[in-house]
Amino acid sequence: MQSYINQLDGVFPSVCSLDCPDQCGLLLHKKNGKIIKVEGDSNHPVTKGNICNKVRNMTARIYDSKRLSQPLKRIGAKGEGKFIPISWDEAIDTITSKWRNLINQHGPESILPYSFYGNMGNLSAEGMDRRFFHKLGASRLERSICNAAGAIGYGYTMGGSFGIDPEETIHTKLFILWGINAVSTNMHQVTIAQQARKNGAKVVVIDVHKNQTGKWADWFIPILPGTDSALALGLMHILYAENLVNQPFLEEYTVGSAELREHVRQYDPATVSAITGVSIDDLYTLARMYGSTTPSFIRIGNGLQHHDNGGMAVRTIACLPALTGQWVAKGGGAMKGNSGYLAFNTNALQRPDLLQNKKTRVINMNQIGQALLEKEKPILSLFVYNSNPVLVAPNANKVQQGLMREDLFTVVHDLFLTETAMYADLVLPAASSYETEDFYNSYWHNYVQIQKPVIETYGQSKSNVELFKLLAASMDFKESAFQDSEEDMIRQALDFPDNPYLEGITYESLSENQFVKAKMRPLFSGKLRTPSGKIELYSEQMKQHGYEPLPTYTSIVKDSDLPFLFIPAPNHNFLNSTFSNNDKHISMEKEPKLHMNAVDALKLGIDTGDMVRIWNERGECILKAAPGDTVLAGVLVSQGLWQNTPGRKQHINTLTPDRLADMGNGAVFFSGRVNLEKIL
Ligand SMILES: Nc1nc2c(c(=O)[nH]1)N[C@H]1C(S)=C(S)[C@@H](COP(=O)(O)OP(=O)(O)OC[C@H]3O[C@@H](n4cnc5c(=O)[nH]c(N)nc54)[C@H](O)[C@@H]3O)O[C@H]1N2
Ligand SMILES: Nc1nc2c(c(=O)[nH]1)N[C@H]1C(S)=C(S)[C@@H](COP(=O)(O)OP(=O)(O)OC[C@H]3O[C@@H](n4cnc5c(=O)[nH]c(N)nc54)[C@H](O)[C@@H]3O)O[C@H]1N2
Ligand code: SF4
Ligand SMILES: [Mo]
Repeated sequence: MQSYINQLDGVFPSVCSLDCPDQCGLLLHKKNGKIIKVEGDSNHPVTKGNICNKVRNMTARIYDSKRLSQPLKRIGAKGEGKFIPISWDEAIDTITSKWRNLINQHGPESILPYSFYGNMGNLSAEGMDRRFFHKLGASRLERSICNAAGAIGYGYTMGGSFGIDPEETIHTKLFILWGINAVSTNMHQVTIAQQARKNGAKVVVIDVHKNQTGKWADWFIPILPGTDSALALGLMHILYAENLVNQPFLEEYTVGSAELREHVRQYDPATVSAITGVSIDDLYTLARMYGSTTPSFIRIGNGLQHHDNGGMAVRTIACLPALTGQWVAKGGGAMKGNSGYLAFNTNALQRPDLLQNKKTRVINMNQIGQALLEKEKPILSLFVYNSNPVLVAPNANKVQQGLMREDLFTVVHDLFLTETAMYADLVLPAASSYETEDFYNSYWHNYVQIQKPVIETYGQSKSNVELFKLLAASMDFKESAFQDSEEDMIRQALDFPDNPYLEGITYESLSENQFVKAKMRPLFSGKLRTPSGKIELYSEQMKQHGYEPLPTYTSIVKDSDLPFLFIPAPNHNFLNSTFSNNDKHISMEKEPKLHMNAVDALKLGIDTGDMVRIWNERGECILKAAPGDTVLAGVLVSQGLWQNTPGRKQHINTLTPDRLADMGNGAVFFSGRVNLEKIL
């Protein structure tokens, strides 16, 4: 394996490991064996040397004095934060002895791994860990906190996570950024749109909050939360009524256009305006703009699908480009996520065969609080890595209550003593992505990238791969799968003739070129992966799965009579909860604010800067009010997953519901209601 660890000075290639669509190419500048600067790699074909401020300040995180350097054992109460250092030997022995006992007495399903994409490296996020837990026969985690509803919804229409190549959007004439805060969450899509704008492209943003992205748009359209499918159906109504549809495209590439034409008659502009809060004039203007501009591109965000009806919303919006035949125009179409192109051999990487066909139970990560409080077949050990459930999972008070259980043996592997780690019996220090070998595939641009270790592991920290190998050895797992090196695993994962897009992407080509693009071909050169092979405006498959076969609007659940809908979205300078514990990034973001409509504020006697309490039956928060015109009346928006600080309850997931979305058992962070009052 190539490694740059021994080169103490120089500039070395790297890749951003954060859960961000852009997956930037990086250059790490080293001096005396330490990274002194992180910058963008100008050779990267898409990210071209530009990176966000968060990662430009990454050294403040990698070398943060609060970073964990040795294993810790809890000596205080759960949540109190009192720990003493122990050796790795003791830590591993403690874990596997405990687990052997649990397995003997209660079976392996009493153990639950909890992980997500704190490090997007495929080996780190879904490699040796999966092998280990499959072999152990532990309970399985349904990892549906992020894009599950939308991915399934998009798939019903388009047959999988296949959208247009973002590099082609340089040709786009109309960008619709729909439920995506791209300035903060997909900055290179903004850069490309900015270039297209120089050639006359227009940018429309449809969002519940006029945030940085809305402010940057040519036209910002505010919409009431959870009503996007109604808006899309209203646009279809006008497109059909005014004959702005592309009939030859519909006939050749879609099924169900005639049914859809009939079906959308009910979504007339007056009805849709009343549901969405978008004026009738704006509906006509947008529909006519969309119906008369080619190529147009809809970037479908993650935000709009974090609702009870999120799957159907994405499924519906994904139908729009077909109506005007955008998919055959260069720079035309839509994208929710592009992970389909770079699908690799997950069976080889994760080895589900090690489960030996056992039908172990599956626990939804969005309902981890409830799951930990279940008395029947209780979870007796929780192993957390690559995730921070206390801050990121909904209904956080339940999560904390579950983690307080004295009979629960919790282990957390992380770079920091996160809010979750505070409840752990054992905390294990994790190596950063710059310290380990891994491969990365973007879910937006279509490049695979490789990371070779650039610096020595910090203190006694270990990578996820190393950790699960140690656990496997201590459990006496004999399979060769537990001896594989990082290089072996990358080779196994990329050996996947089933996916022709991966052709030419090998360990060698990655090592030589650092980034290699999927072998792209036109989306319609063959059949789509829907049952009919075409874009399914009408979906028989959905009907079989118990859904309306045609795109349909249903309202989100009214979970209480409280007056406000609450949208706790991500912020600019954190990445989910990552960076929320780094002083540098906290100082960049300053403090959490509550955006509200000035009319609501006036009624409640709230001024800019007043402290307000927001609450519901699940919890409460105290935030600083920011009244204005960035949200509609009845809507509240906060940004970022903040930790509580002394005297300041700002942990917004204490307020969010842990119901599941209409598809994919996804999360519904943005469908909850709250009340609000000024703190006197
Ligand atoms: N800076 C930064 N970048 C990030 C992240 C981060 O935390 N910070 N997180 C990363 C991750 S894991 C993900 S999944 C992506 C998420 O990034 P995005 O895809 O941008 O999704 P969100 O930021 O969750 O929400 C996007 C927008 O949806 C809006 N929204 C909420 N409800 C509705 C609705 O009903 N309709 C409409 N039209 N809009 C609505 C919100 O106001 C928000 O502006 O970003 C990634 N990148
Ligand atoms: N209210 C609200 N809640 C949300 C969202 C929202 O928009 N609003 N967004 C949701 C979404 S889209 C997502 S994707 C989830 C994200 O949820 P998570 O994936 O849990 O994201 P992070 O908060 O970034 O936590 C990742 C943790 O992994 C750790 N980590 C990083 N690298 C490594 C490594 O190599 N090894 C180990 N062991 N640990 C590592 C980091 O230090 C960090 O503590 O949050 C969800 N929660
Ligand atoms: S967080 Fe996103 S924009 Fe920032 S460096 Fe990483 S991939 Fe690039
Ligand atoms: Mo996410």
